[in-house]
Amino acid sequence: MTTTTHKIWDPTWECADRDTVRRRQLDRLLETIAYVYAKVPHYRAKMDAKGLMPSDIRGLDDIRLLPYTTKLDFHETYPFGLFAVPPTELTRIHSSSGTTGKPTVVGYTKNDLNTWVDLVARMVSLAGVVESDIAQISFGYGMFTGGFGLHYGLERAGATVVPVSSGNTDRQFMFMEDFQTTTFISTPSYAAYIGEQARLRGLEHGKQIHLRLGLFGAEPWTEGMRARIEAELGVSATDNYGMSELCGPGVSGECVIAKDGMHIAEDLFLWEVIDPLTEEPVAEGEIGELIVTPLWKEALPVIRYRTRDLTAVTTARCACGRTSARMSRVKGRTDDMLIIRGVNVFPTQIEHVLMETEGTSPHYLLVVTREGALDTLEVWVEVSEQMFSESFNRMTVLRDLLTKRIHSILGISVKVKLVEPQTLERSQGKAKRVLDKRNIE
Ligand code: DLL
Repeated sequence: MTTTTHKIWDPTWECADRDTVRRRQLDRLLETIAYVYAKVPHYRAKMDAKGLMPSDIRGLDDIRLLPYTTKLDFHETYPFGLFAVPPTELTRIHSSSGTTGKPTVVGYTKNDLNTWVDLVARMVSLAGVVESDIAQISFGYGMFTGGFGLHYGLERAGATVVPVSSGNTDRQFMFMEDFQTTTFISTPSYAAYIGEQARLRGLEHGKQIHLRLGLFGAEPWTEGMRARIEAELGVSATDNYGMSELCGPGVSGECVIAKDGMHIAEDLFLWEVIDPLTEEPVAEGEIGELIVTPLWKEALPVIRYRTRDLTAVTTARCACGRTSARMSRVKGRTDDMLIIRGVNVFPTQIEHVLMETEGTSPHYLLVVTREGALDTLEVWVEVSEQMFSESFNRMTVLRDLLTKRIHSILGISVKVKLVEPQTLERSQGKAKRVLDKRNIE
């Protein structure tokens, strides 16, 4: 496969008109499909079974003729069955943590790594990182793509990288103060914890804390959560998205100028949004499942990956001037959706209400139980220290208000349980927001 041209900041792609973008994407798609058909027996067999040849794909919409790739394809071909090159030609291997069984294995050639680094460099530049920034990475290093992905991208963007990795909050603060860290990189839930700890430890902006930017991703979060983190850490916070099967972080990210959706790197990824049930495309701007086909990968050229992530994509020009398509915050994963008494519930819907209501903290847990035949959802949320020192009466008012607001959004009643500050478990990586006791009791 010929190496694609890519740059950290490439106005010929990022500001091109939509027709030009689509024309160029088609060239890369055709090349990708021919490559996959020739190199990956698993895809060739799937296409043969449908009677499809690469030459049947002539326009971007013809991509719908091709089969999807799901996590099951990775599991069935574990570890290297979807790869287009032998393992000896790989420069690096990562994996995503499966909840059960074997993890999903992903790999990169030298060229793949080079492109991925550019992608992340582009994303951090969008988020406002410049050469004078000191960037502290609190994502885990290891098989997770977050630590290493951000690491090399930030280096390429010219920042000074502090690879602290996740956890050890004392050390996070020590380096943050001693190195005068300007940019903090983690999951939003860990950032919320760091913000809380900074407040409890009496650390002050301009004295011990010098942060100006926060780059957060790898899990769903809400606008309300952004506002809380920005206020506590004194940063301008942006959202960024990616997944191991597509490369890791770098698929899309918000620009710090507009913070109005995550710009998709369309020179390297072709996106579709479908109704997850009917599998029909949804109208632009409507929420559906994101399907992504990378247009550049040598080692693991995945076709139509079903991300399970729910988002809406717009191609309207951003206030920053870019014309690249933007995806909205991820509402949740289709496989993380709770069904409570027949109603679909995403943790972000509840987080939205909690963060809009004064007196709560950003630390919460959804506990699902079954009483008889009836599913019950309890929302456990820590109250703020200030609220905790208030009268019992004020707490009752808060609990009733939350119950009412959640009911008006979800249409079902939940039990709200206000808990003491700092009693729920904190996460250092991706937060676990749901405790589903229905299958374990
Ligand atoms: O989480 C890659 C990543 C690392 C992205 C660091 C951003 C920053 P996985 O572990 O394979 O890869 O998990 C991918 O995480 O399908 C989403 O469900 C979720 N996710 C990732 N970014 C976001 C985000 C990395 N900004 C899965 N908002 C994806 C919501 C996200 N969910």
